Amino acid sequence: MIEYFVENASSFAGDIDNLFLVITLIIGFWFFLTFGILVYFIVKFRRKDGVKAKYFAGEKHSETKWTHYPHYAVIAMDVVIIAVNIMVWVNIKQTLPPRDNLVRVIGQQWTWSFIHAGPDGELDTPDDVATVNDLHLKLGDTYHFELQSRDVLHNFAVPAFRLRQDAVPGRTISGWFKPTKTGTYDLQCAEMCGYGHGIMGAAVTVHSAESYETTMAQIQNGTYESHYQKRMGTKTSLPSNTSQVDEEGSFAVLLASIF
Ligand SMILES: [Cu+2]
Repeated sequence: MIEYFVENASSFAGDIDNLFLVITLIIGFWFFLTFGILVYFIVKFRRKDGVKAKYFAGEKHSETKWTHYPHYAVIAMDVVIIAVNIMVWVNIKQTLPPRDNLVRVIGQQWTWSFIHAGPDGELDTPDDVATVNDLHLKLGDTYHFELQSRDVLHNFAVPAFRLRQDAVPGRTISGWFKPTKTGTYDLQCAEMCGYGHGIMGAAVTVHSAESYETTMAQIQNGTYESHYQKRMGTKTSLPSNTSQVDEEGSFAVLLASIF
């Protein structure tokens, strides 16, 4: 159901969606049951002429069981949620499947830089391909990422992959994903990181092998047109002439002065 709203484009997206579904169904069941009973009692025991209210201390076993039994059932459901949770967490976060490809992701106020490993599959070699706000991936490759931040906390969040990972200054955080569907997807910083946090987005494009090679060649020979900029149109461009915004200290002026 979630893929109806956000595309499902990584190998583990389905597991995350199923986890959400399990939690929604269990909590939804108790929500509607509790509210149903509440509304039923409100109607059934409403004030009636000539009927006096009764007082129950709620101390007898025949009364307390109505609190205890649902409580046990809720705890049992919690155990189910935690068990499914742990399974998904172990599969995605605790396991690092062998890599086909490698990419370094660097967050900084307020942009994303990517270093693609190039044909040798290793970083920090002369065939690396660097881009800004455009991540290019090959369909079906298992990627390891090295996530870094140059300044403050950021969060590498690709909803279509159901992927989210904080970037912490001074640390290189590893993780993995495997794109399973071609297309261009949003990446949006998901950790409040300053004035420009809202515009700290990027485009993640999953290519067929052929289109990947073409794009990499275009980046290297300078004929490449940023997918991110094409995608955003003029929406995020800064005011071309800041004198149009005469208010000193306004957000737009401040933002433009930083870049
Ligand atoms: Cu941010």
